[in-house]
Amino acid sequence: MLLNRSLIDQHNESALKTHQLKLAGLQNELPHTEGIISLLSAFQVAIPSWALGTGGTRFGRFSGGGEPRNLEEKMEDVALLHQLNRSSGAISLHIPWDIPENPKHIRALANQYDLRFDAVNSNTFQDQPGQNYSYKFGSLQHVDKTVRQQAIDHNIEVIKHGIELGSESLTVWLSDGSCFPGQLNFRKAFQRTLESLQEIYGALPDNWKMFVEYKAFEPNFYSMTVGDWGQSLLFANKLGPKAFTLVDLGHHLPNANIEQIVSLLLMEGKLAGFHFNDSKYGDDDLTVGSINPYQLFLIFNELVEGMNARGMNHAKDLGWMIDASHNVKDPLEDLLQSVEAIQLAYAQALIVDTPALQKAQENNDVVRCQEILQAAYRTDLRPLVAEARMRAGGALQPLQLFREQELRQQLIKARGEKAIATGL
Ligand SMILES: [Mn+2]
Repeated sequence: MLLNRSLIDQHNESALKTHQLKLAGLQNELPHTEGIISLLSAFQVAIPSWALGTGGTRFGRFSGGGEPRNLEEKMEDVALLHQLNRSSGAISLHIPWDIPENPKHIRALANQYDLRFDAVNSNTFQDQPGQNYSYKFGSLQHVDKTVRQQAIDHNIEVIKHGIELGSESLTVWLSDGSCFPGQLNFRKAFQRTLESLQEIYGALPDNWKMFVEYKAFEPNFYSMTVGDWGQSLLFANKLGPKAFTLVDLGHHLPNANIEQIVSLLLMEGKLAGFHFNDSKYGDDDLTVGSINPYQLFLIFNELVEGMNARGMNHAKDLGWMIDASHNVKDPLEDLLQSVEAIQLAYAQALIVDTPALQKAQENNDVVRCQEILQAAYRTDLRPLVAEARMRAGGALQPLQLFREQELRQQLIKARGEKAIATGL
C-alpha cells in the first residue's frame, strides 16, 4: 500500500508556512545549511525485514495487527516509510526468515519501490525445522566439524541469495559462546570460529564486505566468542580487507564509551557500520535516540569527524541499518521515529564547529570543548531535516501524516487483525 502523492503535497502545503518560518531562523543562524540539506537527502538508513512486525520478549508478544505477512508486504511497508521520509531507501534481509523465493520478482519490486538491498543477515542462533544438526552448543565454533560445516554452508547460501538481489555485504552475528566457566576452551572456540569465517570469507564476491557483529552477552551468559569490538577486530584483521567490525549500539556492557570505539575502528579503516537502537540496561532494542540521544549525537560527531579525516562518503562508505524490536509501539511509527532520530544526530554532528573544537582540544580548553559540542546538540535542527525530506519528495511531518491518513487502520483492513510477520 502506497500513499497517493497528492496527499503528501496537501500535507506539506498545510504545514509549509510554519515550517518556513522555523527554517528561516536556522538559515540566519547557521552557515552552510544548503550543504547540510544535500548531505541529509543522500543519507539512507536500511530497514531490517525483521522489524516490520511487532517484536516481543521471551515472556510474550502482543501483536498490533496489519503486520506484513511475507517479504513482498515487508517491502511494501519499507516503500511506504521511504515514501514518507525519503530516507529509508534500503532493506536488510534476514535469512531464513525472508528467503527471496523468486529473486527476479523481488528485485523488480525493489526497483519499482526505489529500494536497494543492504546487508543480508545469516542466522545460526536458532535451529530451523528440518535442520540436520543443532546449534545448541554453538555454530561456527562448534566442537563438531559437521555442525560447523552446516553453519558455513548456510552463510554461503545467504551470500548467494544476496547476490541475486544485488546486496553487497553479509552480516554475521553469532550467539556462540558459553554459559558456564569451564564449558569452553576460549582459544579453541576462537580458532574454530576463525577457520569457519575464513571459509565463508572465501565465498564472498570481490565487491562484497563481511560485517562481523559483536555482542557482550546473551544468549550465552558467561562468554561470547565475538563478545566485544576487540574480538571482532581480531577476526576482521585476520580475515582480510573485506572484513569489518559492525557496531550494534545495544551490544555493549552498560556505560561503554561507544563513540571512542567508533573513532578507533574508523581510524583503522575497519568500521563496517551500524545497527542502530537504544537501550537502558542491555540489548533492549529500543528506538534509537529514545533513551540517550546525546550519546547518539556524540557517536555521529566521531563519525563525521572520522569519515572526513579519511575522505569517506558519508552516505555510501559505511552500512547504516536499524536493528530494533517494537514491542509496544506500531513498528512503522517506531521506524519513522528511528530514522528521524538518526537524521537529527547526523545533522547536529554536521554543525559542530570542528576547527574550533580541535583548537580548544590542543589548548586543553575543556570548558570550550564542552560548549562547542553542546551548542550543536542543543540547536533544534528539526526544520532542516524536514526541509531535506520535503525537497526529496517526502512529508514535512511523516508521523503526523501516517496518523492523519490512518495508515495502520488501512493495513489492518488489507491484511487482517491477526497477521503475523514471518520470523516472529
Ligand atoms: Mn544487531
